[in-house]
Amino acid sequence: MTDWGDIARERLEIISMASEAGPGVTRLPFSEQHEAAIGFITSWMTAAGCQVHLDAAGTLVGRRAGPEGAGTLLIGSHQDSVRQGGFFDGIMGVALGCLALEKLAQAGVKLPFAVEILAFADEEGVRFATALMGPRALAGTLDPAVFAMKDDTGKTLSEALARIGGNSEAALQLSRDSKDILGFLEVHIEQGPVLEALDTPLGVVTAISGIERHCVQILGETGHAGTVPMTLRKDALRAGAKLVEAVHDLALRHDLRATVGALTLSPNVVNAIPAQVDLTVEIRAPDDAAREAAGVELAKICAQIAGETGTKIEPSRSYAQPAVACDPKMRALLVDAVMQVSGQAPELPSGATHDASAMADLCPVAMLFVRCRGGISHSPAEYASNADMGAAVEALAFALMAYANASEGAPVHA
Ligand code: HGY
Ligand code: MN
Ligand code: MN
Repeated sequence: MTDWGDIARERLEIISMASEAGPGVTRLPFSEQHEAAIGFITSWMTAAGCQVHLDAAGTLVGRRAGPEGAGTLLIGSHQDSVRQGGFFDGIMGVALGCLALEKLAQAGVKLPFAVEILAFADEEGVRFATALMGPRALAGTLDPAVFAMKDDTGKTLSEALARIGGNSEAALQLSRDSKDILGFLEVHIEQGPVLEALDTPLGVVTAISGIERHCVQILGETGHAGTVPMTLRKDALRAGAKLVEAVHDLALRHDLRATVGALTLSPNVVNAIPAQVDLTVEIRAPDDAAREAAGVELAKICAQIAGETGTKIEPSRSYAQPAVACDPKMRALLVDAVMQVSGQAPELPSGATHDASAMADLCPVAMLFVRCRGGISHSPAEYASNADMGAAVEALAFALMAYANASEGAPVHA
């Protein structure tokens, strides 16, 4: 009996070495680490009986053909990580998708549709101030302006993409015909504590939260830390501290998630009053109206704090992504499959965003969550057990079989 969870662990341990030095996994898109990962994922896709190619947007595509004229079911997630992230976020979904195809092949099952496993290059948006380029290229929603964006070394996205064999012009021509696509299935570590609290390995996602990001610049006045009276100061960091607390209260008031995740200050020396602070505010909610109302309120909060501290505060919205509902029919197939595997199939929203968020502009989407120890993610401590990953492979295989039956094309046993 093949232990699919053990194989998944082995593969994830190996690919975790495709990382910058330091704790956890740091694998940014279009980097040497990404190139190394492409080698490993190619072997997974080949073992799953797929023909493999890298598309112009840097997505590694493993296609297992189906009968002539049959549609294609897409399965995938992202290869990139945050800085010092975990072994599982994104890449586990690619590994488990390949193993589900291997499992069906081992059982002699031929599906009545084609399947493509997709390893998207950039979901996290850590290297460039954009994300989801791969899914957006397939959905035809890619904004050409993103290719001019620069990373912190001054390299453009277009240059970085070309480095691994992609091409920004051709990436804009990748959109798929939605008539050919049956749907997109993403398996992902939950990144939260719900499944662990329910003591169950798998869950089915109902909706994926929307997200917006604001860059806030706070301009004060520097001065000698020993001579400027407190009442005359225009301290940018004091305004920033007030804003961090106000963002926390905003989230509680609107029952959503809001985070000040990045902050820089200058001149950043022990004996000078901070002159400038640049920080990010990220707001997430399953309800777009609530998120946008909080974004509008943020601007008012900035104006009020500027008045209180004598500083100039400029918020600007740098990114927005709407909430996405998962497809009811695909959800029902996943629920049945999970029931077969673990006897219970909790359904839950996703506070994290995913490649499925952008794929929803192309086709119906559904997500299978895998239990996450302590709900910890975006951290080297991120952990999913072999048994839970094995359960996910079983459930995915059941779901593909059920999809085949539901789409009239019952699986053809070789
Ligand atoms: O930030 C997110 O929700 C995702 O992990 N990129
Ligand atoms: Mn992810
Ligand atoms: Mn992530």
